Amino acid sequence: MMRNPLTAIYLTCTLLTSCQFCNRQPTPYGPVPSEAQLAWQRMEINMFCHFGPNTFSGAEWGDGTESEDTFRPTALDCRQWVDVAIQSGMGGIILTAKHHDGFCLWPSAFSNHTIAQSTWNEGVGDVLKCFVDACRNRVKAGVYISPWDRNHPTYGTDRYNNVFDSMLQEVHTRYGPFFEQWFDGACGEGPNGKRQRYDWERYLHTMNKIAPNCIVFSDIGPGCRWVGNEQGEAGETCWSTLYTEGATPSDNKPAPAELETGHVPNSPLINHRSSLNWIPAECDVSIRPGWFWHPQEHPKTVDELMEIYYNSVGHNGLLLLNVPPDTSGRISAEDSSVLVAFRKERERIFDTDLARGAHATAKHIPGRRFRAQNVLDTAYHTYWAAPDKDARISIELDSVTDFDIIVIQEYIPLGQRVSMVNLALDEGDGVYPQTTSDFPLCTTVGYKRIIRHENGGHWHTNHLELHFTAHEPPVINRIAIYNSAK
Ligand code: FUL
Repeated sequence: MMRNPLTAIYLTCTLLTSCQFCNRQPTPYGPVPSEAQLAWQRMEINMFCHFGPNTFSGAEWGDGTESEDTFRPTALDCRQWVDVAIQSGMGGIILTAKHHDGFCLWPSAFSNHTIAQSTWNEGVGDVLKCFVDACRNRVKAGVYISPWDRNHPTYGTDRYNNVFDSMLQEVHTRYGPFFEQWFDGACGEGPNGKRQRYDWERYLHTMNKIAPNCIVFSDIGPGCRWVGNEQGEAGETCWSTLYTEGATPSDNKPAPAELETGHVPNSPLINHRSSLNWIPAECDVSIRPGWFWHPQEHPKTVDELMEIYYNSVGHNGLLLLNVPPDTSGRISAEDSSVLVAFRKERERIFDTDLARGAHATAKHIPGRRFRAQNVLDTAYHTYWAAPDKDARISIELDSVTDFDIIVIQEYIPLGQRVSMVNLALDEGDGVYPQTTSDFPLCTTVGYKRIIRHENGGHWHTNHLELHFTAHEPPVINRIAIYNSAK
């Protein structure tokens, strides 16, 4: 018999807040990322290196007739590529081990158009090996092996599928593990182009067998998808989910505009609910006009790269930024200095979260584990789990603050849920105005959403309230605010 009612209340509360039921994690909604996909998304920015005969010939798409001696780097230094990637805040590099000209940067047993047939390094060079050795324990290595091959004599016949499958096995077993395999969708375009019926099922089966943790990029995944453009821009609305039933990477795939936005779960327009998959967007773009290095071209400016960053990482995508090594086999000083400045600019803006030390309140599912305050810490696996699909969180700042950027992150291991966010500011009278869906702050959130104030303006307040509309109660692991004008 408990005499003291206060003790009884205390014990009941403790039980309630610690019991398994109350701290039960919300049920995942729709498809969710695999562990490898989550780790991949959290890399945020990776480097792409287009390097091959085109670097020397000036072409963008070599036709496969170029002499193997075209490839002739004078001072190849893959360690320098890794240094540049690290100094620019990138954790992974993807190398074009074979582009459309078919030239292999490794001595493949399945082609006669490789560095083994060139006189460079007396025919015993192996760029892929140098590359993976340089990356080891420093950054993750990824590989682009173009299915389109304008040199291989079997291209256009069924036998080429054996060749390509063998190359995949050769590269992944001899040089792996790779964090990402890039399958370009190009396939003999042009009036006289040979067309190949790619055996995607077979290639993906091979990948699954020999490199199950490797993220496979193609127009439609399955690891990550092309974002539908080569400007590095994900859609204003960007779902990491995609319906892929009946689609293949090179033909019969969703239109570029659909790849930009992904497919909204529960879309009434699409019947294939069972084939909805987690296939996040990868935003590829080159720092220069071309994918390969050309002497007359120059890199983008820091402001241009920041714009790309906001539209890729800031729109729930991963940015794959191409930085092509030059004819020496090194990344040019011009490119590396822009990249370092790009990193510094991101640090300048995003190193000081002005919501640190603030106080967040909201309705949440029972249990301390899911309280609103969790959105303000930097731990990835703590989050606010709202109890309702329409949910509000209010953030009280230490003092009146100027800011022009709001960053929101959904806890994607439980799926992507949010379809709209509105902002209401207390204008000093303690009252938050009603928000309307006419001018939402943004639509989707996903892994990360970076919202900038319109027209270079800023917000000025010590209270803000975010209103979420979601398919299922939102699960948010981060809200931060920044001032880019400081
Ligand atoms: C495209 C290719 O045709 C380009 O040459 C480049 O490799 C780019 C990343 O993908 O589809």
